[in-house]
Amino acid sequence: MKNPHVHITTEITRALNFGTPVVALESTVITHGLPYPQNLALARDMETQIRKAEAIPATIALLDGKLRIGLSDEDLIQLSETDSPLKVSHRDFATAILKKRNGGTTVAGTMLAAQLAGIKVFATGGIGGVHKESAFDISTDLRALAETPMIVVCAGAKSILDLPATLEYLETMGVPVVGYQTNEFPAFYTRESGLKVSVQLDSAKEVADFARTHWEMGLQSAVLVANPLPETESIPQSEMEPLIAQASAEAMKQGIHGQALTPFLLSRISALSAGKSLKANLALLLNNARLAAQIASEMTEKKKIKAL
Ligand code: PSU
Ligand code: MN
Repeated sequence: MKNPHVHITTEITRALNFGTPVVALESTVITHGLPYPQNLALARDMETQIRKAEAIPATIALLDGKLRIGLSDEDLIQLSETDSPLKVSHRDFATAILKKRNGGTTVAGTMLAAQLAGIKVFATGGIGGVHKESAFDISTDLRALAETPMIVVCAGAKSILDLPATLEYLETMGVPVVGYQTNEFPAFYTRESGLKVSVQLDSAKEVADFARTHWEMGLQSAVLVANPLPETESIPQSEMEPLIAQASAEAMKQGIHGQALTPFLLSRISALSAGKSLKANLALLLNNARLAAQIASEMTEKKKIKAL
């Protein structure tokens, strides 16, 4: 059934029909995660990385109240230059659609859109989780991971979050957390967190086989792949922790909460680290795009063989 609020590009529709690998990309990183013009450059670079790996990028966002799956370069420019764009998670779709707004989709928002389009692999930077400041501030990302059968590639989650609580929640919801070539859950800027993943897998093929097996058991949850950022970019925990603590304290003092909290913490940490965290952020996003493209290609391999 055609959804009147959704537009999918012809390129992506064709790719999905022919079993060409497709990778979904979120856009809150463009609208709320990175400053201009790095956000635009990053959006373009992620698409390029995916095309280099012979997959089709599907950047997802809202433009003029339409949920767009696949953006042109003009669309990316428009999105990255939008004044006060919306941050669109599950509860915000109807607002964005009816008010004809531009907005970036969060991990949860992007998973909903990718599911509507039939895309199985998604690359992001870091997922939302349980916040330290308030145990009730639990990202919709976690619910989306519980409910959406999709492979989500991330670099773990930032320690602005309560990482043990976030992992407990994922365990409760039946979401496997795959460490890619590691048995430790990475903490975004840092390769280590001291916390264990539920399973270590070492190749894109292993991840694809794992996800197929997970879903063959009738489960509807996502497979979360935690891909540590490259060693050369990793910032020691001891260096990041004071900056994160300071940003969190400032947020508490200024009464920042709800949807505004994550963007506030991200921009404060970037400022406090004098751009070092931004460099790591860009590197890990590209690293995740590459791995997601490899996994997407392994996911379609079977389809190709069947079609012969
Ligand atoms: N974590 C990051 N960078 C981000 C986000 C989270 O390190 O850009 C964004 C993602 O789009 C994520 C969203 O889905 O923030 C979570 O927001 P909230 O906690 O309000 O659900
Ligand atoms: Mn929240």
